[in-house]
Amino acid sequence: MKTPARFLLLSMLAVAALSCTRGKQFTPTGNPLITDKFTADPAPMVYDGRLYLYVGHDEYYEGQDTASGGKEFNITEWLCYSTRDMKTWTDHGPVLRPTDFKWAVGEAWASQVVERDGKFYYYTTVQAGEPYTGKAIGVAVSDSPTGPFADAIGRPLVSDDMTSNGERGWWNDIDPTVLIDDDGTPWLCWGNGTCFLARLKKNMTEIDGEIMAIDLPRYVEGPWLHKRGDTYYLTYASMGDGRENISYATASRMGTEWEYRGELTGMAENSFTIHPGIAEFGGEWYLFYHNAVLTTGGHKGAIGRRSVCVDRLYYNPDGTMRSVVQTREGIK
Ligand code: FUB
Repeated sequence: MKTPARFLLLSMLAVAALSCTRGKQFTPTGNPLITDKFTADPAPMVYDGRLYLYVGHDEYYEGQDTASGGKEFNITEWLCYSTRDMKTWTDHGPVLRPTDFKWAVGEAWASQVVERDGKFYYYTTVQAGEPYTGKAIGVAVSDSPTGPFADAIGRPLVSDDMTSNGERGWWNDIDPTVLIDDDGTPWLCWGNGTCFLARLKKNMTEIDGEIMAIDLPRYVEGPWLHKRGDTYYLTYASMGDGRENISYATASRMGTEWEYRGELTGMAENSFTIHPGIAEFGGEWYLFYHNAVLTTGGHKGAIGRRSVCVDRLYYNPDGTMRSVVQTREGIK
């Protein structure tokens, strides 16, 4: 390669590497992981030696403490953090907003980002505007894990008219999780009240075939799909003693047949919701979740003022997951 061309290539690689690590650095002292903001619905993604963590930014608003029915949440942006060693983290700031979807009318809920062929797909929950109604699932795409992300299809990937409403009505199409199986098939799972499952086309932006429903004990929301060896895991927020805890089921193939395996965690401290995000990174497994123990900006933790935490996740020899104890120490 001629010298100017080599210089140009090296400069481009340096800029790309920099854009993945640029941001304020911080070293958490335990749980919660992020202490300068309220954060919720953690979604880890491992790519190229870094763990990226996408979260919703829970924001305080006047009247929040007396609101109900989902209005307690005020999330107008999704944030990205990353780490190479689970000790020092980089704050990449906001990477996507519901206003980036022209058909949405604000309000962001839970998400997950997955990589395919060097592109990063951001599956997320937004409040849809006309002609759609209710909560919907959008998909945004970027060439970088830290964005900028842009709406990939200009309309919802899942809108309210595509699923039966069940008991949760307008907010049953929330909380997407995506698993790309070893044969390359991407699967999308989501839902509040009903756990929906569908194949995606390999372009990652279209549903492929029928939308199925999975029957899971005390299922509420927040599904998270992962695979370890030949076993598929479907971890979700279930109804505990008046508040959510985390349960999970396993399967030997993707589909609607899952074996319930019990509770993975108890309820989160001070929080009605809890939301799992699972990743293997550097040979260890981690469970991300949120509680509401943080006080920041003069506001105490509450239903819509949550804080993301992480603890180690261990498996038994038979492949079942050991109960995770939610600690204040976090990762040492
Ligand atoms: O953050 C808003 C909603 O709360 C999420 O979509 C649910 O999973 C619950 O954590």
